[in-house]
Amino acid sequence: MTEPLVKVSVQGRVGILTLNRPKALNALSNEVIDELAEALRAFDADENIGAMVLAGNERAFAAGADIGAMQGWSYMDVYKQDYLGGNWESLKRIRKPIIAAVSGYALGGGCELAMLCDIIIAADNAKFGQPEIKLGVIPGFGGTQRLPRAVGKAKAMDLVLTARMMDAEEAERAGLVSRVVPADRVIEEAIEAATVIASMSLPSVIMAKECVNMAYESGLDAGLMYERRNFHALFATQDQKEGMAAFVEKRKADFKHK
Ligand code: DAK
Repeated sequence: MTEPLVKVSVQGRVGILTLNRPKALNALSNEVIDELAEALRAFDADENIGAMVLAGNERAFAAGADIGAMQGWSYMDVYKQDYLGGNWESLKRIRKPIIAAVSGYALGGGCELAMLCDIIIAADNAKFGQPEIKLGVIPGFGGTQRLPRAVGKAKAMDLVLTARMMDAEEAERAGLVSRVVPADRVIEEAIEAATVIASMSLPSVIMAKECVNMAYESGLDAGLMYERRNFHALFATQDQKEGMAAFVEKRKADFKHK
């Protein structure tokens, strides 16, 4: 039996996905992305899952798109397969939150994959970068768009144009990363955060994610209206009644995710 390129497990209401191509530092081939997309979609559709964690290994979250596979491709090869579209692009349509637990290298497509997740928790040995310029190309999976939104133009230009790597401390200071933890704690910390998220009412979690993402895609007035309408909509859920009753009755809410 061949090993899966993405290992999948479940802890409580948390789905855990682990990239499993260690010899190539988890380089993201189309096959890895196909397996990842399929596993994420399965968790997204599973009523018993409330949040997901995506991890690599201690040495690398992912060292980028697969350079060996790309090396010989022509313009027509990448254009016709819409390289970095398809299943790559489908990852942004996952509705439940995904926490990236990043240890080691998150470079090129690996950094872009982490940024596509909703929260990045970094190990203190993590290194982020967009070194594609050294290969004679540019980021092609969101690096020139999501990185400036996360860290501002100056630092994004610095990383994209010089190919230098940013360590975990700098990434946290710059706003790319929400927490930095010791390397041996990163998976646990991500699972703990995902467990907290998964204990909340799923409809409000999904709407909260959509609303925060809307902040990137709309002007302030449109975003505020989108937020208010979603806030209104949550008054149609059983979980809003339960959450507020639990607060008034000084007990823990028992959400049914509807
Ligand atoms: N792809 C394939 N294999 C990789 C890889 C990658 N991205 N990164 C590492 N590997 C492989 C190495 O070839 C090596 O394999 P063996 O020689 O053992 O068979 C193994 O992983 C271990 O790597 P190293 O021996 O190099 O390990 P070191 O500790 O010395 O160095 C490193 C670690 C992460 C600094 C180094 O491996 C490295 O620089 N890796 C490449 C990082 C990188 O450049 N990433 C960006 C990839 S390009 C597009 C637009 C853009 C893109 C694509 C398309 N279009 C618009 C269509 C580009 C996207 C990218 O992500």
